Amino acid sequence: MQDRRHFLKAAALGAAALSLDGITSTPAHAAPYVKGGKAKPVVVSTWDFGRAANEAAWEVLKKGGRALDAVEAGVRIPEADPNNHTVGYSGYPDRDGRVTLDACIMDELGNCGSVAALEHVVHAISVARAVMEKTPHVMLVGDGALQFALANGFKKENLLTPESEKAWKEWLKKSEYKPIMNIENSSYGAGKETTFSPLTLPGNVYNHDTIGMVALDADGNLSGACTTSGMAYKMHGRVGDSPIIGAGLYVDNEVGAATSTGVGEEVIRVVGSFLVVELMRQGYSPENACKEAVTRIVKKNPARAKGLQVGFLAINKKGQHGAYCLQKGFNYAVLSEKENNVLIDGKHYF
Ligand code: SD4
Repeated sequence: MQDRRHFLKAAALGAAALSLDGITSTPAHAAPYVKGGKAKPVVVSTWDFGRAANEAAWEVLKKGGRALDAVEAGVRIPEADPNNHTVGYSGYPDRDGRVTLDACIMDELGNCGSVAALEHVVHAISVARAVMEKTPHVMLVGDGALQFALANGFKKENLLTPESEKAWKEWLKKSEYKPIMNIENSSYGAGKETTFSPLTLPGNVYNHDTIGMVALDADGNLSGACTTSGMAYKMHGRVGDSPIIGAGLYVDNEVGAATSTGVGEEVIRVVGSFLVVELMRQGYSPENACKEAVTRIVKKNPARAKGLQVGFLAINKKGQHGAYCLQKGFNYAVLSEKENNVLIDGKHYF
């Protein structure tokens, strides 16, 4: 207990070296950041709400900033958006009415940080980054993640908005856990009420969606971030792919970076984002790597795969990007000097 308090206090102070169980470690951020050659920055992110996130990331990238800072700044936008019910503040709760967030972040040096089942803190991605930079660990979950966040100055807030609470109460009437494909691709972001509004279609809501973002900066370095409130009305304690390094996100600065969205259990089964990056290492284009990962999901259980959505999104070291998904309807947003935050439809398996 004494050690633990000492650790939290030290973490809060951003101490350079911490002693846990006799192991002395140096925080990841102590590693030097090497400035490389000239590259053309690019940022890509999942779904149409990725556009607003890309804008924020681009503010960093266009000034020659680090991809890590760009992806964190980018995904903080949907995290704070009260109209986005699948990421951060106002996320749909689990079946017990608790909003629990999953997020992870990874940089060009292979450093990574993650939180799972984090409650009461809007910017789960920044807590994940603090785990990466201020602790000797990669992942903190539940109460431990919250305790760490509060010790590091994050504000405790109620994330369940009246709208999300109303949707949950409607869902409780049937209590049927049923992810609906491509609800993500509704008119979210267009400023209108969607056909799939949680208020008009109880149960069949907009109930999975994640922002995954990967970026290449002007120094030729890659980073990525992934954050979500997970599947709506999930069991309390359920963790998806999004905070799991290798599943929801993976970055290898020699090769490329990948992220995922959709039903996390399927992505975890194939260690999806790691698989996509390894396929790019073997020479696959980003799109073909994503396609092969989707195909692996189908091969494991075609009948199951038919009824759900998973999408992968990747970039390689050259800044080329691509995506692939199970079902029609997944799209991603691209922002670079050449691509003006365009929305691209992912090709699909079925
Ligand atoms: C999860 N992958 O918790 C997330 C949800 C998601 O599109 O991405 N939905 O499984």
